[in-house]
Amino acid sequence: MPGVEPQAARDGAAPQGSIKTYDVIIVGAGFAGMYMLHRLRGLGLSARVLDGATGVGGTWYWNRYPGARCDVESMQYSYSFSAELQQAWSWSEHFAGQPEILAYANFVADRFNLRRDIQLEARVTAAHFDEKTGRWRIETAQGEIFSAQFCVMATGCLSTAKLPEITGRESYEGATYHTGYWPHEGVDFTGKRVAVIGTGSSAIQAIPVIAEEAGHLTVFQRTPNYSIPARNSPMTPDYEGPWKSNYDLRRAKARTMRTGILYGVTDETWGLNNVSALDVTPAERQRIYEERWAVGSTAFMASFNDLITNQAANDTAAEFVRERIREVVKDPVTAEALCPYDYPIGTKRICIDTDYFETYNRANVSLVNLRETPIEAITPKGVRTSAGEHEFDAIVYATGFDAMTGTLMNLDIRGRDGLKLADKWAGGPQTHLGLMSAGLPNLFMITGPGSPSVLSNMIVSIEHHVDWLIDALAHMRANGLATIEPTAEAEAAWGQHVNEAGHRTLYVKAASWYMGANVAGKPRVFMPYIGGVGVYRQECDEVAAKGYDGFILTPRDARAVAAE
Ligand code: NA7
Repeated sequence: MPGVEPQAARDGAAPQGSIKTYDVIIVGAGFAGMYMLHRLRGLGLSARVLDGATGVGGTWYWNRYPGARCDVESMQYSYSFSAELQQAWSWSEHFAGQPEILAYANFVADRFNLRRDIQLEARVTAAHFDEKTGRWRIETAQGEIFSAQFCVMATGCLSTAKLPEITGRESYEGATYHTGYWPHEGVDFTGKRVAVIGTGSSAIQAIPVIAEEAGHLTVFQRTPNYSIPARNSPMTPDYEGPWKSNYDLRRAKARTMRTGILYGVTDETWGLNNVSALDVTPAERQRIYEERWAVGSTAFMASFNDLITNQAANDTAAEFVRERIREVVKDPVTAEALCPYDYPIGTKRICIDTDYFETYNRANVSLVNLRETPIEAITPKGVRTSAGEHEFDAIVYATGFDAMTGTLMNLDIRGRDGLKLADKWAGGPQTHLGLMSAGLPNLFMITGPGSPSVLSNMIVSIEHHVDWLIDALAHMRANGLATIEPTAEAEAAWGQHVNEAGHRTLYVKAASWYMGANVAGKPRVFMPYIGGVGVYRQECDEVAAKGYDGFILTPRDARAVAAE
Protein backbone atom coordinates (compact mmCIF):
# COMPACT_ATOMS: atom_id res chain seq x y z
CA MET A 1 0.00 0.00 0.00
CA PRO A 2 1.44 3.40 -0.92
CA GLY A 3 2.62 5.46 2.02
CA VAL A 4 1.46 8.85 0.76
CA GLU A 5 -2.07 8.30 -0.37
CA PRO A 6 -4.72 11.01 -0.43
CA GLN A 7 -6.48 10.85 2.90
CA ALA A 8 -9.92 10.98 1.28
CA ALA A 9 -9.05 7.89 -0.71
CA ARG A 10 -8.26 6.02 2.52
CA ASP A 11 -10.85 7.17 5.03
CA GLY A 12 -13.45 9.19 3.17
CA ALA A 13 -13.97 12.85 4.00
CA ALA A 14 -12.37 14.55 7.00
CA PRO A 15 -13.06 15.27 9.80
CA GLN A 16 -13.75 12.18 11.89
CA GLY A 17 -14.99 12.42 15.45
CA SER A 18 -13.38 15.06 17.61
CA ILE A 19 -9.94 14.58 16.05
CA LYS A 20 -9.85 16.07 12.58
CA THR A 21 -7.82 14.02 10.18
CA TYR A 22 -5.87 15.32 7.19
CA ASP A 23 -2.92 14.25 5.15
CA VAL A 24 -1.13 17.50 5.90
CA ILE A 25 -1.50 20.23 8.50
CA ILE A 26 0.14 23.51 7.54
CA VAL A 27 0.87 25.93 10.35
CA GLY A 28 0.66 29.53 9.13
CA ALA A 29 -1.42 31.29 6.47
CA GLY A 30 1.26 33.62 5.12
CA PHE A 31 2.82 33.38 1.68
CA ALA A 32 4.45 30.04 2.55
CA GLY A 33 1.33 28.37 3.96
CA MET A 34 -0.89 29.55 1.13
CA TYR A 35 1.43 28.32 -1.61
CA MET A 36 1.96 25.00 0.18
CA LEU A 37 -1.79 24.50 0.32
CA HIS A 38 -2.15 25.30 -3.37
CA ARG A 39 0.54 22.81 -4.37
CA LEU A 40 -0.75 20.06 -2.08
CA ARG A 41 -4.13 20.29 -3.76
CA GLY A 42 -2.38 19.61 -7.04
CA LEU A 43 -1.03 16.42 -5.48
CA GLY A 44 -4.51 15.43 -4.36
CA LEU A 45 -3.63 15.47 -0.66
CA SER A 46 -6.04 16.81 1.94
CA ALA A 47 -4.62 19.76 3.83
CA ARG A 48 -5.71 22.26 6.42
CA VAL A 49 -3.97 25.54 7.16
CA LEU A 50 -4.17 26.72 10.76
CA ASP A 51 -3.38 30.30 11.77
CA GLY A 52 -4.05 32.29 14.92
CA ALA A 53 -4.80 35.51 13.02
CA THR A 54 -8.21 36.62 11.76
CA GLY A 55 -6.91 36.93 8.20
CA VAL A 56 -4.31 35.55 5.81
CA GLY A 57 -0.99 37.26 5.09
CA GLY A 58 1.29 36.17 7.94
CA THR A 59 3.91 38.82 8.58
CA TRP A 60 1.93 41.31 6.49
CA TYR A 61 -1.12 40.68 8.61
CA TRP A 62 0.73 41.55 11.84
CA ASN A 63 3.20 44.25 10.81
CA ARG A 64 0.79 47.13 10.22
CA TYR A 65 2.89 49.87 11.77
CA PRO A 66 2.96 53.25 10.01
CA GLY A 67 5.30 53.12 7.03
CA ALA A 68 5.54 49.30 6.91
CA ARG A 69 6.83 48.40 3.47
CA CYS A 70 8.76 45.67 1.73
CA ASP A 71 12.45 46.23 1.05
CA VAL A 72 12.38 44.01 -2.06
CA GLU A 73 10.71 45.60 -5.05
CA SER A 74 7.19 44.34 -5.62
CA MET A 75 7.67 43.10 -9.18
CA GLN A 76 9.98 40.57 -7.50
CA TYR A 77 8.39 40.23 -4.05
CA SER A 78 5.43 38.36 -5.49
CA TYR A 79 4.56 34.81 -6.49
CA SER A 80 5.94 33.44 -9.74
CA PHE A 81 4.00 30.16 -9.80
CA SER A 82 1.10 31.42 -11.90
CA ALA A 83 1.62 33.33 -15.13
CA GLU A 84 -2.02 34.47 -14.98
CA LEU A 85 -1.57 35.82 -11.46
CA GLN A 86 1.55 37.71 -12.50
CA GLN A 87 -0.37 39.40 -15.28
CA ALA A 88 -3.55 39.97 -13.30
CA TRP A 89 -2.03 41.85 -10.39
CA SER A 90 -0.66 45.39 -10.66
CA TRP A 91 1.45 47.12 -8.04
CA SER A 92 0.92 50.82 -7.48
CA GLU A 93 4.48 51.52 -6.27
CA HIS A 94 7.92 50.04 -6.81
CA PHE A 95 8.13 49.09 -3.14
CA ALA A 96 4.59 48.29 -2.01
CA GLY A 97 3.34 49.26 1.40
CA GLN A 98 1.90 46.75 3.85
CA PRO A 99 -1.78 47.42 3.00
CA GLU A 100 -1.15 46.64 -0.67
CA ILE A 101 0.88 43.49 0.08
CA LEU A 102 -1.87 42.30 2.41
CA ALA A 103 -4.45 43.03 -0.31
CA TYR A 104 -2.32 40.91 -2.68
CA ALA A 105 -2.29 38.02 -0.19
CA ASN A 106 -6.07 38.22 0.02
CA PHE A 107 -6.35 38.42 -3.77
CA VAL A 108 -4.33 35.21 -4.06
CA ALA A 109 -6.42 33.49 -1.39
CA ASP A 110 -9.60 34.32 -3.32
CA ARG A 111 -8.26 33.65 -6.80
CA PHE A 112 -7.08 30.14 -5.89
CA ASN A 113 -10.04 29.39 -3.61
CA LEU A 114 -7.71 28.82 -0.70
CA ARG A 115 -9.99 30.02 2.08
CA ARG A 116 -12.06 26.87 2.29
CA ASP A 117 -9.03 25.01 3.65
CA ILE A 118 -7.70 27.80 5.85
CA GLN A 119 -8.86 27.88 9.44
CA LEU A 120 -8.24 31.25 11.09
CA GLU A 121 -8.21 31.98 14.82
CA ALA A 122 -6.69 28.53 15.26
CA ARG A 123 -3.35 29.08 16.99
CA VAL A 124 -1.25 25.92 17.06
CA THR A 125 0.34 25.27 20.44
CA ALA A 126 1.68 21.72 20.11
CA ALA A 127 2.66 19.10 17.55
CA HIS A 128 3.57 15.62 18.77
CA PHE A 129 4.67 12.69 16.63
CA ASP A 130 2.96 9.42 17.49
CA GLU A 131 5.42 6.62 16.83
CA LYS A 132 2.69 3.97 16.71
CA THR A 133 0.52 5.59 14.09
CA GLY A 134 3.28 7.48 12.32
CA ARG A 135 1.15 10.61 12.49
CA TRP A 136 1.39 14.09 13.98
CA ARG A 137 -1.11 15.14 16.63
CA ILE A 138 -1.56 18.88 16.46
CA GLU A 139 -3.35 20.97 19.07
CA THR A 140 -4.62 24.52 18.97
CA ALA A 141 -5.09 27.07 21.76
CA GLN A 142 -8.79 26.91 20.88
CA GLY A 143 -8.87 23.27 22.00
CA GLU A 144 -9.06 21.50 18.65
CA ILE A 145 -7.02 18.43 17.83
CA PHE A 146 -5.84 17.43 14.38
CA SER A 147 -4.11 14.33 13.10
CA ALA A 148 -1.91 14.42 10.02
CA GLN A 149 0.75 12.32 8.37
CA PHE A 150 2.75 15.46 7.58
CA CYS A 151 3.11 18.74 9.40
CA VAL A 152 4.46 21.81 7.61
CA MET A 153 5.72 24.71 9.68
CA ALA A 154 5.05 27.75 7.51
CA THR A 155 5.51 29.91 10.57
CA GLY A 156 7.76 32.65 9.19
CA CYS A 157 11.20 33.82 10.28
CA LEU A 158 10.14 36.99 12.09
CA SER A 159 6.87 36.09 13.76
CA THR A 160 7.60 36.18 17.50
CA ALA A 161 7.73 39.84 18.51
CA LYS A 162 10.18 40.71 21.24
CA LEU A 163 9.62 43.31 23.93
CA PRO A 164 12.72 44.68 25.64
CA GLU A 165 13.63 43.55 29.13
CA ILE A 166 13.65 46.97 30.74
CA THR A 167 12.90 47.47 34.43
CA GLY A 168 9.44 48.93 35.06
CA ARG A 169 8.04 48.22 31.59
CA GLU A 170 4.76 47.02 33.08
CA SER A 171 4.41 50.15 35.21
CA TYR A 172 3.98 52.52 32.27
CA GLU A 173 0.52 54.13 32.30
CA GLY A 174 0.34 55.41 28.71
CA ALA A 175 -0.36 53.47 25.50
CA THR A 176 2.24 50.97 24.28
CA TYR A 177 2.63 49.32 20.88
CA HIS A 178 5.00 46.82 19.28
CA THR A 179 5.60 47.34 15.56
CA GLY A 180 5.10 43.61 14.90
CA TYR A 181 1.76 43.52 16.68
CA TRP A 182 0.10 46.74 15.59
CA PRO A 183 -3.62 47.48 16.24
CA HIS A 184 -5.76 46.89 13.17
CA GLU A 185 -7.75 50.05 13.67
CA GLY A 186 -4.52 52.10 13.48
CA VAL A 187 -3.21 54.61 16.00
CA ASP A 188 -3.74 58.37 16.00
CA PHE A 189 -0.57 60.08 17.26
CA THR A 190 -1.76 63.58 16.38
CA GLY A 191 -0.24 66.06 18.80
CA LYS A 192 1.03 63.29 21.11
CA ARG A 193 4.39 62.94 22.80
CA VAL A 194 5.66 59.66 21.35
CA ALA A 195 8.73 57.54 22.09
CA VAL A 196 10.15 55.02 19.65
CA ILE A 197 12.57 52.55 21.20
CA GLY A 198 14.80 50.86 18.63
CA THR A 199 16.30 51.88 15.29
CA GLY A 200 16.11 48.68 13.20
CA SER A 201 14.25 48.35 9.86
CA SER A 202 10.82 48.69 11.43
CA ALA A 203 11.74 51.88 13.30
CA ILE A 204 13.50 53.32 10.27
CA GLN A 205 10.28 52.93 8.28
CA ALA A 206 7.97 54.07 11.08
CA ILE A 207 9.88 57.10 12.40
CA PRO A 208 9.40 59.44 9.39
CA VAL A 209 5.67 58.66 9.26
CA ILE A 210 5.05 58.98 13.02
CA ALA A 211 7.06 62.24 13.04
CA GLU A 212 4.60 63.76 10.55
CA GLU A 213 1.79 63.23 13.02
CA ALA A 214 3.21 63.40 16.52
CA GLY A 215 3.49 66.55 18.59
CA HIS A 216 7.00 65.42 19.50
CA LEU A 217 8.83 62.22 18.68
CA THR A 218 11.79 61.03 20.73
CA VAL A 219 13.86 58.18 19.29
CA PHE A 220 15.86 56.02 21.70
CA GLN A 221 18.81 54.57 19.83
CA ARG A 222 21.17 51.92 21.15
CA THR A 223 22.82 50.97 17.87
CA PRO A 224 22.76 53.20 14.77
CA ASN A 225 21.91 51.51 11.49
CA TYR A 226 23.12 51.84 7.93
CA SER A 227 20.25 52.79 5.66
CA ILE A 228 20.07 53.39 1.92
CA PRO A 229 17.35 55.54 0.33
CA ALA A 230 14.61 53.37 -1.19
CA ARG A 231 13.83 56.00 -3.87
CA ASN A 232 10.37 54.56 -3.95
CA SER A 233 8.03 55.93 -6.59
CA PRO A 234 4.72 55.14 -8.27
CA MET A 235 4.77 52.20 -10.67
CA THR A 236 4.86 53.25 -14.31
CA PRO A 237 3.83 51.30 -17.44
CA ASP A 238 7.39 51.76 -18.70
CA TYR A 239 8.72 49.79 -15.76
CA GLU A 240 5.93 47.30 -15.30
CA GLY A 241 5.56 46.44 -19.01
CA PRO A 242 9.00 44.89 -19.60
CA TRP A 243 8.71 42.99 -16.33
CA LYS A 244 5.38 41.52 -17.27
CA SER A 245 6.46 40.58 -20.77
CA ASN A 246 9.75 39.04 -19.59
CA TYR A 247 8.65 37.57 -16.30
CA ASP A 248 9.72 33.99 -16.97
CA LEU A 249 13.23 34.97 -17.99
CA ARG A 250 13.70 37.39 -15.13
CA ARG A 251 12.29 35.08 -12.48
CA ALA A 252 14.50 32.26 -13.73
CA LYS A 253 17.55 34.50 -13.54
CA ALA A 254 16.61 35.77 -10.07
CA ARG A 255 16.53 32.17 -8.80
CA THR A 256 20.23 31.87 -9.65
CA MET A 257 21.28 35.04 -7.79
CA ARG A 258 22.76 35.10 -4.30
CA THR A 259 19.78 36.92 -2.81
CA GLY A 260 17.15 35.77 -5.30
CA ILE A 261 16.83 39.38 -6.43
CA LEU A 262 17.75 41.09 -9.69
CA TYR A 263 19.11 44.60 -9.35
CA GLY A 264 18.87 46.51 -12.58
CA VAL A 265 17.59 44.34 -15.35
CA THR A 266 19.30 46.13 -18.22
CA ASP A 267 22.71 45.23 -16.87
CA GLU A 268 24.42 42.10 -18.14
CA THR A 269 25.45 41.22 -14.62
CA TRP A 270 21.91 41.74 -13.35
CA GLY A 271 23.05 44.27 -10.85
CA LEU A 272 26.10 42.71 -9.22
CA ASN A 273 29.24 44.66 -10.05
CA ASN A 274 31.57 41.69 -10.11
CA VAL A 275 34.80 43.45 -9.10
CA SER A 276 36.48 44.10 -5.78
CA ALA A 277 36.01 47.51 -4.18
CA LEU A 278 39.80 47.51 -3.73
CA ASP A 279 40.59 46.91 -7.41
CA VAL A 280 39.33 50.28 -8.58
CA THR A 281 40.66 53.77 -7.99
CA PRO A 282 39.15 55.80 -5.13
CA ALA A 283 37.54 58.10 -7.68
CA GLU A 284 35.96 55.20 -9.57
CA ARG A 285 34.75 53.66 -6.31
CA GLN A 286 33.16 56.94 -5.28
CA ARG A 287 31.50 57.23 -8.68
CA ILE A 288 29.99 53.74 -8.39
CA TYR A 289 28.73 54.33 -4.84
CA GLU A 290 27.22 57.66 -5.87
CA GLU A 291 25.51 56.04 -8.83
CA ARG A 292 24.03 53.28 -6.65
CA TRP A 293 23.06 55.76 -3.92
CA ALA A 294 21.17 57.79 -6.50
CA VAL A 295 19.30 54.70 -7.71
CA GLY A 296 18.67 53.55 -4.14
CA SER A 297 17.65 50.21 -2.58
CA THR A 298 19.70 47.26 -1.31
CA ALA A 299 21.38 47.13 -4.74
CA PHE A 300 23.90 49.38 -3.04
CA MET A 301 25.34 46.28 -1.37
CA ALA A 302 25.98 44.82 -4.85
CA SER A 303 28.24 47.80 -5.72
CA PHE A 304 31.22 45.43 -5.48
CA ASN A 305 31.63 41.70 -5.07
CA ASP A 306 33.52 41.69 -1.77
CA LEU A 307 31.57 44.02 0.48
CA ILE A 308 30.46 41.21 2.79
CA THR A 309 33.69 39.25 2.74
CA ASN A 310 36.49 41.80 2.97
CA GLN A 311 36.71 44.26 5.85
CA ALA A 312 38.77 46.82 3.94
CA ALA A 313 36.30 46.75 1.03
CA ASN A 314 33.39 46.99 3.45
CA ASP A 315 34.98 49.98 5.19
CA THR A 316 34.83 51.98 1.96
CA ALA A 317 31.05 51.42 1.63
CA ALA A 318 30.46 52.09 5.33
CA GLU A 319 32.34 55.38 5.19
CA PHE A 320 30.45 56.41 2.06
CA VAL A 321 27.15 55.95 3.92
CA ARG A 322 28.43 57.80 7.00
CA GLU A 323 29.40 60.71 4.74
CA ARG A 324 25.84 60.82 3.40
CA ILE A 325 24.44 60.84 6.96
CA ARG A 326 26.71 63.76 7.90
CA GLU A 327 25.62 65.54 4.73
CA VAL A 328 21.89 65.13 5.41
CA VAL A 329 21.63 65.60 9.18
CA LYS A 330 22.17 69.26 10.03
CA ASP A 331 23.05 68.99 13.72
CA PRO A 332 26.59 67.54 13.83
CA VAL A 333 26.12 65.86 17.22
CA THR A 334 22.96 64.10 16.05
CA ALA A 335 24.63 63.20 12.75
CA GLU A 336 27.58 61.62 14.52
CA ALA A 337 25.27 59.70 16.88
CA LEU A 338 23.45 58.30 13.83
CA CYS A 339 26.68 57.06 12.21
CA PRO A 340 27.29 53.33 12.68
CA TYR A 341 30.91 52.34 13.33
CA ASP A 342 31.05 49.13 15.28
CA TYR A 343 29.91 46.55 12.74
CA PRO A 344 30.45 46.14 8.99
CA ILE A 345 27.76 47.53 6.71
CA GLY A 346 25.28 44.86 5.66
CA THR A 347 26.03 42.47 8.53
CA LYS A 348 22.98 43.66 10.40
CA ARG A 349 20.16 43.69 7.90
CA ILE A 350 20.71 46.64 5.61
CA CYS A 351 17.77 49.05 5.80
CA ILE A 352 16.22 51.05 3.05
CA ASP A 353 14.27 54.15 3.93
CA THR A 354 12.26 57.12 2.84
CA ASP A 355 13.51 60.32 4.52
CA TYR A 356 14.81 58.57 7.62
CA PHE A 357 17.89 60.69 8.24
CA GLU A 358 16.09 63.83 7.00
CA THR A 359 13.52 63.32 9.77
CA TYR A 360 16.12 64.26 12.39
CA ASN A 361 16.15 67.80 10.93
CA ARG A 362 12.56 68.29 12.06
CA ALA A 363 11.96 70.52 15.07
CA ASN A 364 9.59 67.96 16.62
CA VAL A 365 12.08 65.05 16.55
CA SER A 366 14.90 64.36 18.97
CA LEU A 367 17.38 61.53 19.31
CA VAL A 368 18.50 60.04 22.61
CA ASN A 369 21.82 58.26 22.23
CA LEU A 370 21.56 55.37 24.67
CA ARG A 371 25.27 54.69 24.42
CA GLU A 372 25.83 57.95 26.27
CA THR A 373 22.71 57.96 28.43
CA PRO A 374 21.37 54.39 28.80
CA ILE A 375 17.80 53.62 29.74
CA GLU A 376 17.56 52.91 33.46
CA ALA A 377 13.84 52.19 33.63
CA ILE A 378 10.42 52.62 32.11
CA THR A 379 8.42 54.67 34.61
CA PRO A 380 4.65 55.22 34.92
CA LYS A 381 5.08 58.45 32.93
CA GLY A 382 7.75 57.54 30.40
CA VAL A 383 11.40 56.58 30.05
CA ARG A 384 14.19 57.36 32.50
CA THR A 385 17.73 57.45 31.20
CA SER A 386 20.88 58.22 33.14
CA ALA A 387 20.30 61.87 32.14
CA GLY A 388 16.74 62.16 33.46
CA GLU A 389 13.10 61.30 32.77
CA HIS A 390 11.20 61.83 29.49
CA GLU A 391 7.40 61.84 29.68
CA PHE A 392 5.30 60.34 26.88
CA ASP A 393 1.69 59.72 25.89
CA ALA A 394 2.72 56.58 23.97
CA ILE A 395 5.71 54.26 23.65
CA VAL A 396 6.36 52.35 20.44
CA TYR A 397 8.59 49.33 20.86
CA ALA A 398 10.38 48.72 17.56
CA THR A 399 12.49 46.13 19.30
CA GLY A 400 12.36 43.28 16.82
CA PHE A 401 11.77 39.56 16.98
CA ASP A 402 13.05 36.31 18.41
CA ALA A 403 14.05 35.63 14.83
CA MET A 404 14.20 32.38 12.86
CA THR A 405 13.89 29.94 15.77
CA GLY A 406 11.68 31.74 18.33
CA THR A 407 8.34 30.66 16.94
CA LEU A 408 9.38 27.02 16.49
CA MET A 409 11.06 26.84 19.91
CA ASN A 410 7.98 28.27 21.62
CA LEU A 411 5.73 25.64 20.09
CA ASP A 412 5.63 22.32 21.93
CA ILE A 413 7.09 20.22 19.10
CA ARG A 414 8.04 16.64 19.95
CA GLY A 415 9.33 13.98 17.61
CA ARG A 416 10.46 10.38 18.10
CA ASP A 417 10.84 9.21 21.70
CA GLY A 418 9.35 12.48 22.91
CA LEU A 419 12.35 14.44 21.53
CA LYS A 420 11.57 18.12 22.13
CA LEU A 421 12.64 20.48 19.39
CA ALA A 422 13.33 23.19 21.99
CA ASP A 423 15.74 20.85 23.82
CA LYS A 424 17.40 19.67 20.66
CA TRP A 425 17.98 23.27 19.53
CA ALA A 426 19.07 24.63 22.91
CA GLY A 427 22.60 25.08 21.55
CA GLY A 428 21.40 26.45 18.19
CA PRO A 429 19.17 25.20 15.39
CA GLN A 430 20.06 21.86 13.77
CA THR A 431 18.53 21.13 10.40
CA HIS A 432 19.29 19.43 7.14
CA LEU A 433 19.00 22.03 4.36
CA GLY A 434 16.87 24.17 6.69
CA LEU A 435 13.99 21.89 5.72
CA MET A 436 13.86 19.15 8.36
CA SER A 437 15.42 18.18 11.68
CA ALA A 438 16.54 14.63 12.58
CA GLY A 439 14.19 12.80 14.92
CA LEU A 440 11.18 14.76 13.68
CA PRO A 441 9.89 12.64 10.79
CA ASN A 442 7.52 14.21 8.27
CA LEU A 443 7.85 17.64 9.91
CA PHE A 444 8.90 20.25 7.39
CA MET A 445 10.00 23.85 7.80
CA ILE A 446 9.54 26.38 5.03
CA THR A 447 12.57 28.70 4.98
CA GLY A 448 13.86 27.21 8.24
CA PRO A 449 17.19 28.07 9.87
CA GLY A 450 20.04 26.72 7.75
CA SER A 451 18.42 27.87 4.51
CA PRO A 452 18.96 31.24 2.76
CA SER A 453 15.64 32.51 4.16
CA VAL A 454 16.10 36.02 5.58
CA LEU A 455 19.16 36.66 3.41
CA SER A 456 17.00 36.26 0.33
CA ASN A 457 13.83 37.40 -1.34
CA MET A 458 11.51 35.43 0.93
CA ILE A 459 8.98 34.61 -1.77
CA VAL A 460 11.65 33.14 -4.05
CA SER A 461 12.85 30.98 -1.16
CA ILE A 462 9.32 30.02 -0.13
CA GLU A 463 8.47 28.86 -3.65
CA HIS A 464 11.70 26.90 -3.83
CA HIS A 465 11.10 25.08 -0.55
CA VAL A 466 7.48 24.30 -1.31
CA ASP A 467 8.34 23.00 -4.80
CA TRP A 468 11.14 20.83 -3.37
CA LEU A 469 8.81 19.38 -0.72
CA ILE A 470 6.06 18.69 -3.22
CA ASP A 471 8.58 16.76 -5.34
CA ALA A 472 9.67 14.84 -2.23
CA LEU A 473 6.06 13.95 -1.37
CA ALA A 474 5.42 12.86 -4.95
CA HIS A 475 8.56 10.70 -4.79
CA MET A 476 7.38 9.12 -1.54
CA ARG A 477 4.01 8.41 -3.01
CA ALA A 478 5.43 6.86 -6.16
CA ASN A 479 7.68 4.61 -4.08
CA GLY A 480 5.32 3.59 -1.29
CA LEU A 481 7.21 5.51 1.37
CA ALA A 482 5.63 6.68 4.60
CA THR A 483 8.23 8.74 6.45
CA ILE A 484 11.14 10.99 5.61
CA GLU A 485 13.68 12.47 8.00
CA PRO A 486 17.32 13.48 7.81
CA THR A 487 20.12 11.32 9.13
CA ALA A 488 22.02 12.76 12.09
CA GLU A 489 25.20 12.67 9.96
CA ALA A 490 23.70 14.65 7.10
CA GLU A 491 22.32 17.18 9.53
CA ALA A 492 25.66 17.61 11.27
CA ALA A 493 27.44 18.00 7.93
CA TRP A 494 24.92 20.60 6.76
CA GLY A 495 25.25 22.50 10.04
CA GLN A 496 29.00 22.60 9.58
CA HIS A 497 28.61 23.78 5.99
CA VAL A 498 26.24 26.59 7.05
CA ASN A 499 28.60 27.61 9.84
CA GLU A 500 31.68 27.59 7.61
CA ALA A 501 29.89 29.62 4.96
CA GLY A 502 28.90 32.19 7.60
CA HIS A 503 32.45 32.40 8.90
CA ARG A 504 33.80 33.15 5.44
CA THR A 505 31.90 36.46 5.63
CA LEU A 506 31.85 39.51 7.87
CA TYR A 507 28.33 38.64 9.10
CA VAL A 508 29.66 36.89 12.17
CA LYS A 509 31.24 40.16 13.38
CA ALA A 510 27.90 41.80 14.15
CA ALA A 511 25.70 41.34 17.23
CA SER A 512 22.67 40.81 14.99
CA TRP A 513 19.46 38.87 15.14
CA TYR A 514 20.97 36.65 12.39
CA MET A 515 23.37 35.59 15.17
CA GLY A 516 20.69 35.33 17.87
CA ALA A 517 22.39 38.24 19.63
CA ASN A 518 19.21 40.23 20.31
CA VAL A 519 17.75 37.65 22.69
CA ALA A 520 19.33 37.11 26.10
CA GLY A 521 20.68 33.58 26.46
CA LYS A 522 20.15 32.68 22.79
CA PRO A 523 23.20 30.84 21.40
CA ARG A 524 25.37 32.94 19.11
CA VAL A 525 25.08 30.97 15.89
CA PHE A 526 24.82 32.40 12.38
CA MET A 527 21.45 30.88 11.52
CA PRO A 528 20.75 31.53 7.83
CA TYR A 529 22.73 29.93 5.00
CA ILE A 530 24.86 32.49 3.13
CA GLY A 531 25.87 30.15 0.29
CA GLY A 532 23.39 31.97 -1.94
CA VAL A 533 19.99 31.16 -3.37
CA GLY A 534 21.38 29.82 -6.66
CA VAL A 535 24.02 27.59 -5.04
CA TYR A 536 21.56 26.36 -2.42
CA ARG A 537 19.05 25.43 -5.09
CA GLN A 538 21.69 23.28 -6.78
CA GLU A 539 22.57 21.64 -3.47
CA CYS A 540 18.91 20.78 -2.83
CA ASP A 541 18.53 19.49 -6.40
CA GLU A 542 21.56 17.23 -5.96
CA VAL A 543 20.11 15.75 -2.77
CA ALA A 544 16.85 14.95 -4.58
CA ALA A 545 18.63 13.61 -7.67
CA LYS A 546 20.57 11.16 -5.49
CA GLY A 547 17.32 9.69 -4.14
CA TYR A 548 17.12 12.10 -1.19
CA ASP A 549 20.67 11.58 -0.09
CA GLY A 550 21.04 12.21 3.63
CA PHE A 551 17.41 11.41 4.34
CA ILE A 552 15.95 8.19 5.73
CA LEU A 553 12.90 7.15 3.77
CA THR A 554 10.82 4.42 5.35
CA PRO A 555 8.38 2.19 3.53
CA ARG A 556 5.02 2.16 5.22
CA ASP A 557 5.12 -1.47 6.17
CA ALA A 558 8.67 -1.34 7.55
CA ARG A 559 7.75 1.65 9.67
CA ALA A 560 4.66 -0.07 11.00
CA VAL A 561 6.68 -3.18 11.80
CA ALA A 562 9.37 -1.17 13.56
CA ALA A 563 6.77 0.55 15.70
CA GLU A 564 5.27 -2.71 16.88
P1 NA7 B 1 15.51 44.73 14.66
O1 NA7 B 1 16.21 44.91 13.39
O2 NA7 B 1 15.89 43.58 15.53
O3 NA7 B 1 15.66 46.08 15.49
C1 NA7 B 1 15.34 46.16 16.84
C2 NA7 B 1 15.83 47.47 17.38
O4 NA7 B 1 15.44 47.58 18.74
C3 NA7 B 1 17.34 47.60 17.33
O5 NA7 B 1 17.67 48.91 17.00
C4 NA7 B 1 17.74 47.28 18.78
O6 NA7 B 1 18.95 47.83 19.17
C5 NA7 B 1 16.59 47.89 19.52
N1 NA7 B 1 16.43 47.39 20.86
C6 NA7 B 1 16.12 46.12 21.24
N2 NA7 B 1 16.08 46.04 22.57
C7 NA7 B 1 16.36 47.26 23.04
C8 NA7 B 1 16.49 47.81 24.33
N3 NA7 B 1 16.30 47.07 25.43
N4 NA7 B 1 16.81 49.12 24.47
C9 NA7 B 1 17.00 49.86 23.37
N5 NA7 B 1 16.90 49.41 22.10
C10 NA7 B 1 16.60 48.13 21.96
O7 NA7 B 1 13.93 44.60 14.46
P2 NA7 B 1 13.02 45.27 13.32
O8 NA7 B 1 11.61 44.97 13.67
O9 NA7 B 1 13.38 46.67 13.10
O10 NA7 B 1 13.42 44.52 12.02
C11 NA7 B 1 13.39 43.10 11.95
C12 NA7 B 1 13.28 42.65 10.54
O11 NA7 B 1 11.92 42.70 10.14
C13 NA7 B 1 13.96 43.48 9.52
O12 NA7 B 1 15.29 43.22 9.36
C14 NA7 B 1 13.20 43.15 8.26
O13 NA7 B 1 13.67 41.97 7.73
C15 NA7 B 1 11.83 42.94 8.75
P3 NA7 B 1 20.33 46.94 19.08
O14 NA7 B 1 20.67 46.90 17.64
O15 NA7 B 1 19.99 45.58 19.64
O16 NA7 B 1 21.29 47.67 19.92
